[in-house]
Amino acid sequence: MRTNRAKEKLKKGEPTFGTWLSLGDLYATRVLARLGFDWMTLDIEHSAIDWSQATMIFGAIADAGCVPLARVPEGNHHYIKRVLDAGAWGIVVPMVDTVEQAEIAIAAAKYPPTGNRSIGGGMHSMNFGATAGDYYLKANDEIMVVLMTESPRGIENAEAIYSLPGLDAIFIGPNDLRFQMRTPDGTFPTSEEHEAAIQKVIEVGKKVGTPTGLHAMDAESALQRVQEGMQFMAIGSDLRMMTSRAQEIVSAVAPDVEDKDIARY
Ligand code: 3PY
Ligand code: MG
Repeated sequence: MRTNRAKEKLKKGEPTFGTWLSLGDLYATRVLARLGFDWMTLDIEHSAIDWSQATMIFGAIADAGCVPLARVPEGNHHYIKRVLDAGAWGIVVPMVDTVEQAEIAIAAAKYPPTGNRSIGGGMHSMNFGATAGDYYLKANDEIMVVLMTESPRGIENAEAIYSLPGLDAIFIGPNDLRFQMRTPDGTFPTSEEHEAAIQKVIEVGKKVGTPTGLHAMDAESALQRVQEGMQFMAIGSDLRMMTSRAQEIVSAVAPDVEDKDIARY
């Protein structure tokens, strides 16, 4: 059975760099998966991607020698079981605010006796180059569990959440964090307040020994976060790479056309 190199790197304290798949296009994914990212996360939380398309994409990433991850819409047993059975090598779970939510997600990603993942499916083992029997015995060691901190509540509970066994990394969604920090009158946090919240996550991660990471817009800011101690760095997305480069080209030939700001990630 193949080993999950992204998970190994995190354990060794090394940084990993990946990107987000928002388009979920098979051709684009096959190309990107060959370029050297440590992992690629298919965004099933915010994109219109169906199960069979997701399954093909996980297979394409794994066959290209990269690590396929899935961001599920929610950290429940149903979604986690389906993406893992469809062949993802790990999950990214949004909006984890409480220990209870974290425990449900971790348990769903692990076969008994560690968790409660149900036995079944055949795509998962194929993506690891293993028999189903081998996969059932070794998957708990290879599947990666990444939980997202995206709110002040998640930060309040950070130490208890980040200390849970079975967790491989914490990932900050900076956009949701910013919106969740708005006061009742709609005021956004200052950039200093937002940054202080990010630093708190890094601090707690270091304290309990859990790798942290964040969704960065470009390589420079990802490398800066690695200097600060982060290890699970997402840079942009397939959609953002396409639109930002296209926008640059349009701006060069038609400088009066305004930036359409279509894709953040
Ligand atoms: C956010 O910024 O909220 C994200 O979820 C990025 O992945
Ligand atoms: Mg988010």
